[in-house]
Amino acid sequence: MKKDLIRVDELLTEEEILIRNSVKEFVKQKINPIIEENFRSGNFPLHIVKDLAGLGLLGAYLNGYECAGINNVSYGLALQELEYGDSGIRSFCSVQTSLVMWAIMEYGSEEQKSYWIPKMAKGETIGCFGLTEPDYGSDPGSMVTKAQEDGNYWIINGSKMWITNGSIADVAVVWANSKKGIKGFLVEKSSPGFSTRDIKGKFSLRASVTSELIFEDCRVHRDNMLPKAKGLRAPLSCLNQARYGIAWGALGAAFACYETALEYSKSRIQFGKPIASFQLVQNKLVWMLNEIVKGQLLALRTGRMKDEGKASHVLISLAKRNNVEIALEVCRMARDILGASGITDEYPVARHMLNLESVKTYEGTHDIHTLIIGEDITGIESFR
Ligand code: TGC
Ligand code: FAD
Repeated sequence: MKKDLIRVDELLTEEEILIRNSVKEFVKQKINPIIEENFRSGNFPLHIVKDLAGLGLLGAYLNGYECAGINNVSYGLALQELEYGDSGIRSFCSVQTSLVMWAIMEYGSEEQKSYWIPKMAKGETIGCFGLTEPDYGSDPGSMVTKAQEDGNYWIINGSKMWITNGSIADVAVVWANSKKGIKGFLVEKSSPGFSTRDIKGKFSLRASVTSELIFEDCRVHRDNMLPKAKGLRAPLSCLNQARYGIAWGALGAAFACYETALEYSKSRIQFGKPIASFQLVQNKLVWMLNEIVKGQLLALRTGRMKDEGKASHVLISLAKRNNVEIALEVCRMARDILGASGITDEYPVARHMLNLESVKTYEGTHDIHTLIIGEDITGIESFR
């Protein structure tokens, strides 16, 4: 950021700065020139998957199995830069890394890890994560997708909704209820009884694939069950990893909008003066910068604590909740400062603003995170 009051680089290692800067350059060269067109046409730029793999970003913070093994702060900085480009690009990386590769690493057998993770790190195989159902979003514990044992197979029936990467994925991590409680399965694209349908008409995350997953007597070999995943705790633990990344990513979208609004306000003349000279406009720009700086410190501290194994899921909820909220407000203010120009895709502002409406909802809505934190500080659960 041009006005870096906290001198953030002084809080980072050389390696962290190097990783952030190389992703920044990648976004400048490869994402910014194409993203508006992808957003317009409603397509994910599939060709960049290999580039993301080349940068070591897929499974970046995992160790072994051909993953880069960078720390959580470096990974967060990388996601910040990806989302400076577009939330859809960051979403792809989040799902592949935190919801699929991490899930396999944490809950998979040795065979599952050695088979899937290297291919996913190289971008040869794409994954998706199916937890949400048409009737159960915030309340995944009530899921109705069922898995029944049948000899060496499990038979899955039900559906999953709003699944990022759904139809482009080679493998889906699918959570289903069974007589033995909630279990996780690696459902390959070719599994009999498995199909996908893309969700069209989105105003948000248009450069990302969002699908329904349908299971009609879908047969999955028992070797494809995640053996160490037991109960709702397993999918919720995957969410912690992804929510952490979103806390950083949202700042990237906020930076893009803040910088756009600042530049615009200095060159847009009204009443004979740049609009940046009006106190009301300066007030908005100051609010934006102020909240971004606080968000940076929160993300960085959460990352440092995560690297030390000390970041609780409540802290991660707080970081996701705060940073997405302020980023969305920054985008809305930037849209306002740009006046009518703010509604076109000549500027990235409306695109980021619309994307963040999804980011506010997915990985636990803003209000669900309020309740997670509320429960922690009062000791009283208020979901039900
Ligand atoms: P509850 O009884 O509280 O918990 C069940 C068990 O899980 C444990 N637990 C956690 N463990 C690890 N991490 C967490 N964050 C955890 N939260 C809870 C808990 O201790 C308990 O363990 P045990 O051993 O006692 O059984 O469950 P609940 O049914 O009351 O639900 C709690 C609630 C509402 C917080 C939770 O269900 C929730 O987080 N809901 C929001 C759902 C959500 O975030 N869905 C996201 C779907 S994936 C997605 O959106 C991907 S977007 C991808 C992209 O494009 O980036
Ligand atoms: P609901 O749960 O129906 O919530 C609706 C409203 O009610 C919200 O405002 C919510 O805060 C509020 N509410 C709900 N319960 C309470 C309560 N107890 N107290 C107060 N308020 C409450 N899911 C996946 O599994 N995998 C994915 O890859 C994935 N990708 C997604 C991509 C996109 C673009 C989007 C939009 C969603 C994606 N999701 C994914 C789904 C996402 O996780 C859910 O949308 C989210 O968890 C909320 O569920 P819901 O939409 O059913 O809303």
